[in-house]
Order: sequence, then C-alpha cells, then structure tokens
Amino acid sequence: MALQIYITGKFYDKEDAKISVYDHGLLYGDGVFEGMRSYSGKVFRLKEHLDRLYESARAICLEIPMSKADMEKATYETLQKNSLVDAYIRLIVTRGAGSLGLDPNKTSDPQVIIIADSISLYPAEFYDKGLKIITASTIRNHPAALSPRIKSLNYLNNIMAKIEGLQAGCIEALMLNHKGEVAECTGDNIFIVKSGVLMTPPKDAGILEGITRNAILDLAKELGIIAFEQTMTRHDLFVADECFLTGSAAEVIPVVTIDGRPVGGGAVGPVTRQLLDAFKKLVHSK
Ligand code: PXG
Repeated sequence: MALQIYITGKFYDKEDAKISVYDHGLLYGDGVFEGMRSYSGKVFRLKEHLDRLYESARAICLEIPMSKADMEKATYETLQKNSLVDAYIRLIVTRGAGSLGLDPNKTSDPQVIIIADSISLYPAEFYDKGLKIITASTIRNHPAALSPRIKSLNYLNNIMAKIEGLQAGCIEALMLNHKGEVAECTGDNIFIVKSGVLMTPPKDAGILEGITRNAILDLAKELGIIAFEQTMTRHDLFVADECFLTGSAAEVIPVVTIDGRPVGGGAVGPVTRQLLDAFKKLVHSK
C-alpha cells in the first residue's frame, strides 16, 4: 500500500497528497514545522515538539486549526496507518491558500500535514568515526529579523550554509550568529567538552532550542557530568577536547574536524561516547 499522508483531517496516498500552489507555505515559506522521531511506536518527547510547534505558530500569528490533543491523536493515527514504529515524522502547518500577495489575511484554511516515513540516517560510519564540519560564512537569522526560535518553513539561510558545507565536502556546517558567536549547525545543535565539562551555546545565542539538546543536558545531569550553557566563539571550538551535534534526525553525532583542524585528538572522545550510549538507551527505554 502507498504511504498514507495526513492532510487536514484526511489521509491520501503519497502520490495524491497535494496542496494548492496558492498556499502561502509554498509562495512565501509562511508556515511552521516539526521534525520528530518515534522509537518502538512512541514519539520521543512529543509534548515538547507540540509545544514548540504551537509556539512557533503563535510567534507568526498563525492559528493551528486543531488542538494539541487532536494533533497528538493524528500523529499516532498516521504512524498506525503506515504500520510504522521506528519512524521520522514531519508535522507541517501552512498559512493556507490565498490570493497572491503577502497579506496573511488573504488566506484561509491553514493546512496541517503529517508525514511519517522511514528514517534516513547519516551513514553509520559518521557515528563511529565522526563528522568533519566547516564554518559557513552565512550567519544564522538575526533575531531581530526572524527569531531563530521559530521553526518556520523559511530555512533558506540554513540551506545556504548547508550548500557551503556540501561544497567543502562536509554534510553539516557551523553557523555563527550576528555577533560572531557560535550558534548551531544547519539542522543540529552543537556541544563541546573541555576538561570534562560539557558546554552548549545559550538560547539567546540565536539558536533553535533543540529538544535533543535539552535531552542531552538532562542526561548529563543524571550522569554527573558538569554541563552548562556558555557563549562561545570559534576559539572555544578549536581548543575543545570533544565536539558533537544533536538533533531529532541526527540524534547524537560526533565531530572530529572543524575547519580542517582536529578536535582534541581527532577521534571520538569518551564523554561524547558516554552521552551517545546514554541517549540510545533513553530513546529505546519504555
Ligand atoms: N537547530 C536547527 C536549526 C534545527 O532545524 C535542531 C537545531 C535540532 O533540534 P531538535 O529539536 O530536533 O533536537 C534543528 C532541528 C530535517 C530535520 O528534516 C530538521 C531538524 C530536525 C529533524 C529533521 O531537515 N531540525
């Protein structure tokens, strides 16, 4: 059977799952989304993802036409319809179709799309050997232009940074904020370890407050690893002992080279390994 896609209350075969070319989600990137994972049929930190989705929507004055409880129900229905237990789930809310022109008041019927598909992981070798990343010259959104805390359908500057990375042979790229501080990667948050202490940029560094990031901070506390949010520059990365990235898609992935410079000894470090294992255990626990 074809993959079943949820669109605003109904299920469609993947080939027939379509929305209007007049939808402002397409015309202007006017909408919000979430990327989540389910493990053994349970969506990891679903409440946090729903809270973030509804906050993103609220920040752009978009009223999601269903309650969080109904969104949760529809998410599980989409998984069940597709007999998926370990899946990648994309929630999308668009502004809806309207006439041409930016005015959101000219739209009606925001569309809610739920896609549950098989997971595409980074190749396994990166989890063992670590990633090489570069610093992109494209900076993260200036918070006064568009808050990086909104997970909007407008990802073009992250995509520009991703292109810079890909052209340099790297599948992820580091983005700085408008002050030149370390923010995050194009679709992942960043952590470093220095002298056994775990650090990640604070929320006000112009980042998306990642749900995986917060899970890692919780795990560090449980494991007795000293961890805190710390404003950092590239200097801090260059002198770090370890570095890794976190995200719903990537989970926890080690970084071994930044801008051609080896991180620490240039191999996956012990704290990264410990947190990677603890995260795996956490998501697979009932
Ligand atoms: N920063 C940015 C800019 C992101 O887009 C993260 C950090 C990590 O957040 P979470 O909550 O996932 O730990 C993200 C998340 C995709 C995809 O399909 C993108 C993300 C997550 C999952 C899938 O491109 N971005």
